[in-house]
Amino acid sequence: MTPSVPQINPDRLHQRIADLAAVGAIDGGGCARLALTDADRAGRDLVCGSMRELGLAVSVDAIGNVVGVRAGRSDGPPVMTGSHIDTVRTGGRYDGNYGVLAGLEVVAALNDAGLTTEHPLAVAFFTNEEGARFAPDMMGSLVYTGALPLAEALAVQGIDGATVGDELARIGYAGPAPVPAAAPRAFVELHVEQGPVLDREGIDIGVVESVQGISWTEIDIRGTSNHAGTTPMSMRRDAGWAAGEIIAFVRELATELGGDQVATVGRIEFFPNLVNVVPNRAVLTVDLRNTDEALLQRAEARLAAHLAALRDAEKVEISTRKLARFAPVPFAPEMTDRIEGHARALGLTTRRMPSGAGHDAQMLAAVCPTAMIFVPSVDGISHNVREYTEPKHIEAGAQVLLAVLSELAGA
Ligand code: HGY
Ligand code: MN
Ligand code: MN
Ligand code: MN
Repeated sequence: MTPSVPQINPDRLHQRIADLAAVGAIDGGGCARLALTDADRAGRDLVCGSMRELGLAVSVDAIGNVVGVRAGRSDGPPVMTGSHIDTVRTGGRYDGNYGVLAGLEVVAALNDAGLTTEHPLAVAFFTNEEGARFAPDMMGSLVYTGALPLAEALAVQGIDGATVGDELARIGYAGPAPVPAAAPRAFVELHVEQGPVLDREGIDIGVVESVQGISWTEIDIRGTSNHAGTTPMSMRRDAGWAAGEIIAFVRELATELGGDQVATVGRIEFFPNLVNVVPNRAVLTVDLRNTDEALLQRAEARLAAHLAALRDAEKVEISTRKLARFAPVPFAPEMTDRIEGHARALGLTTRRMPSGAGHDAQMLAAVCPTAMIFVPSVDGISHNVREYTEPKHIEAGAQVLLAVLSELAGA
């Protein structure tokens, strides 16, 4: 049979997205599949089943990354696409999932066309991209590329006390494939923007040139528990008040530094967390990001100085733990040019831009030519069940991915 021109099947792609969104579904149309939970296992089982139905050779590695490979005419490293299928607690249906499922749709389109590419083509999902349960984020792709030792990753204890190693074994995804893995020939990640830029400017495709720097710090404040009614204000060592002061400082810091600086306190816990006890401990996280490494370091230094001053003023103990730290990562110009060229050839509008969110692609960029394709997020909403991308953009992103992968793999 002479091969035909591969075509994305929109209905099939939308159905894959709906089917995966039904796993760990939560009110409002989103999904909650924190890394290595039973819901994550169910999502993994569904996607691995789809990979096998498409004829991919599926392998699972020692940190639970899953790679499905479609044979090429020649052997050698595959051209790879992929992302993640773990989510945050308030996950939308597109974050990560879309890039993996669009990769499967590219395989289906090539299968339908009866086309064999010169090089093998791989679709991957990486373990624990979100880092919400186990830090750091992009854990699976860090181990895959050799940037994080496997033993260190397996020993990480999550916010609920479980370790990565135990949870991987419990859900049956501690696989035999060795890590770090051999580098792919190239890597392309399709992802929703998760920010407002493309939607606001009415642009179809984001050509992602870099990922901004990320700094995650956990701050542990120790004070003295005391009676809320009997303890004079002058006698308090109030860990709760100190935490609140840090939250206010973090917001002021981002406002003062301006530009691309963003700062977030996303997680906080009080102990004993009771209405009538002055907290003796507070644990909170600070997420600082900037496209400029020097400015990110300046923000980190300002935070550290503030904590030292607060410790003395409130007479509390403050210790910190770095949960994640990544410098900004540029993508390969020949890859961004390729994405831009194919998007424009398809009649789509494009815009070059950095990524505000972290992605597995920023880890693959260390080992092979890598770039990302963004599609618009309506109102820039993500990490929220209201995350939404219009069907025409879901399809456009997959078309661009098909064109780029076909060229890279030699269709
Ligand atoms: O935090 C991030 O940017 C990504 O969602 N892990
Ligand atoms: Mn993501
Ligand atoms: Mn995310
Ligand atoms: Mn990502």
